[in-house]
Amino acid sequence: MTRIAEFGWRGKEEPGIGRIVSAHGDYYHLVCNETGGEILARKKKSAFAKRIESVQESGGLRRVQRGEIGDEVLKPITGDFVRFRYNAQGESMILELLPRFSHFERKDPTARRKSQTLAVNFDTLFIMMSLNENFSTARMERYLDLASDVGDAEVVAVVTKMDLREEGDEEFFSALEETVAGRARILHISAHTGEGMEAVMEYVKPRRTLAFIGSSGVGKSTLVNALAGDDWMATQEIQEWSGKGRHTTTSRELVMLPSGAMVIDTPGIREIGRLGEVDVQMAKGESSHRYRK
Ligand SMILES: Nc1nc2c(ncn2[C@@H]2O[C@H](COP(=O)(O)OP(=O)(O)OP(=O)(O)O)[C@@H](O)[C@H]2O)c(=O)[nH]1
Ligand SMILES: [Mg+2]
Repeated sequence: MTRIAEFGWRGKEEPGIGRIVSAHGDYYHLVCNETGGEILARKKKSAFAKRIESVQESGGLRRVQRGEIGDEVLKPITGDFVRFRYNAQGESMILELLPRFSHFERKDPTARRKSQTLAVNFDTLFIMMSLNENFSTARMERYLDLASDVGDAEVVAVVTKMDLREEGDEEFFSALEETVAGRARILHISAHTGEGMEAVMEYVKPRRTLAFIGSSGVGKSTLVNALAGDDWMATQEIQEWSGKGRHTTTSRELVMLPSGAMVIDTPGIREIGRLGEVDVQMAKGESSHRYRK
């Protein structure tokens, strides 16, 4: 099996196909079959710039921006498969973004940008919510709405930190079940006690990608650590500490697990604005990256 296939590529095997494991501005860390299995490549500006094109209309030719005719210029992000040109002497270039089989994006009613893509090319989307002040069926409802057109992927609602469960929480669980009804499977887990981990493992399969989304602090990275084992944990030591005195993820990262499955860990979505509005902001920035072969 080739390396790119191990990283989930199911298309035709050709030279110059890579998967983005982390993004650093215009530079992307790719895994690929060439050059020892990984390269750093830059996005070719002209390939990802808005272009003016002419479209035929009843009144003649009209010049439009590509975005206007529904062909948005998409930026590659972590998890994407891309076509690149290797350059042994200089910079390798990403020439093309390959079609995504799944994607999760937030629609932003306030910002000028139409939407923000949070994760791509996952087989399973874990929408994570922790069993404490973060618990809100209304928020789950909004996530599920956004996840209604993810593409070829299964959506799973995950209640984390089950070890914090208290008497009377059954009420929350049945409210959640009602909210989710028929739209997703619900898992109840605790990364601390291991509760519910067998159910999680059903999705942890070689060449399959999971994406974790949810508010900051719900336990996304902790679950990645639990799945990755001690090796990965050690690399977390060098991550930035947040002001709150804990690790907080600052950029999307695709992590290869020892089992051969992959996880896209995302920075927590911060919700702002008035009640009922889906107005979320994602923490921006970079993190150190490491993955294992
Ligand atoms: N009690 C309990 N605490 C947990 C559990 N899982 C994670 N935590 C704690 O929750 C805090 C936040 O966990 P993280 O894994 O960093 O959360 P995150 O979702 O990755 O947060 P961001 O990276 O900021 O988006 C840490 O202090 C964890 O120890 C759990 O199962 N039970
Ligand atoms: Mg995190």
